[in-house]
Amino acid sequence: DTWRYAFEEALTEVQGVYAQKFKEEVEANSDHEIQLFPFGTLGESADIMEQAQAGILQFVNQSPGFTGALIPEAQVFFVPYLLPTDQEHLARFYKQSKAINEDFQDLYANQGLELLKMYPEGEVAMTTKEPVKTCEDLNEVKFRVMTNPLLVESYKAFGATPTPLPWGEVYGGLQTNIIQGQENPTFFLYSTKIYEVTDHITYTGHNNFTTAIMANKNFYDGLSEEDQKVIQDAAAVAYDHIVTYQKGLAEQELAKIKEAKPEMTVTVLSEEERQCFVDAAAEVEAKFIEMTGDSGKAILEQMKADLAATAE
Ligand code: 6CS
Repeated sequence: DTWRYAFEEALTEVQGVYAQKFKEEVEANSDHEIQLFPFGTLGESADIMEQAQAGILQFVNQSPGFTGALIPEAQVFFVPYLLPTDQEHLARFYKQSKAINEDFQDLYANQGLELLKMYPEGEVAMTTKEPVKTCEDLNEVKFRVMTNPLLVESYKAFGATPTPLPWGEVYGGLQTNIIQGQENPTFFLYSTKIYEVTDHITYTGHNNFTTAIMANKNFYDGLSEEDQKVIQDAAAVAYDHIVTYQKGLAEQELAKIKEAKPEMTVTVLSEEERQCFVDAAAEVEAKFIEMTGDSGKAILEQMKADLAATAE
């Protein structure tokens, strides 16, 4: 059989590197083939999710930034400062977390999706047209966010005017000044040339970009145990691969941005400067509970416990 697998990035970006490793493993260990569909070949993130739910695609990589519209609890990844920025801690967390490997599995299953892995893509940085030193600098800034209600709340609490948009509209939106800021991991700022249409990079430490790879559940449930094992093993090998691949990646890609555009400013906010973002987190967390009730509260608590358990 040929299995179709779509993702939200280019082949050479993090999701693409994960997908290529997954494909290589599945093809080496079974007689199935995997056809990869990078960003832009089948539409936006929301489109590939629809296709995966309809069974037109067997695999889809979608970030909670978009899945939050479908599975409200997945918005938990946008509570500021919940996730650490330390990559080794994160690598242990996604691998061992009960919230991810059990609780979220059930929530995705309710939407016809077999969650295979969640994995990190790096600390997110804001890129803007004007410098950002504190929340006040975001006043009146139309800041693009993924289409996720809690992320909208987050940027409201940060003092900006959040503007949810699919990825395909971001470069043009910045170019035409419809928006004046956006956030993404460093590698993505370089690979998508976002530095061409913004002038300042700011690290507030408020989040790490989380993404998820899943299968259509009917398809997955219909497979032999042997094929299911091939898929689980491939997802695990690709996970370790993507963690190793990302070591030093942000620093490397930041150097490339500076080379391409020497006048780009790069600011890491001090503890004092980031205080207003930290303060906003409590408000966003309360919003999350308001939106998701007991089920969201339980998953948030489980995540906090899992983060503490994997801290060292
Ligand atoms: O901001 C976004 O929409 C995109 N960011 C990343 C890092 N991956 C895919 C996603 O569509």
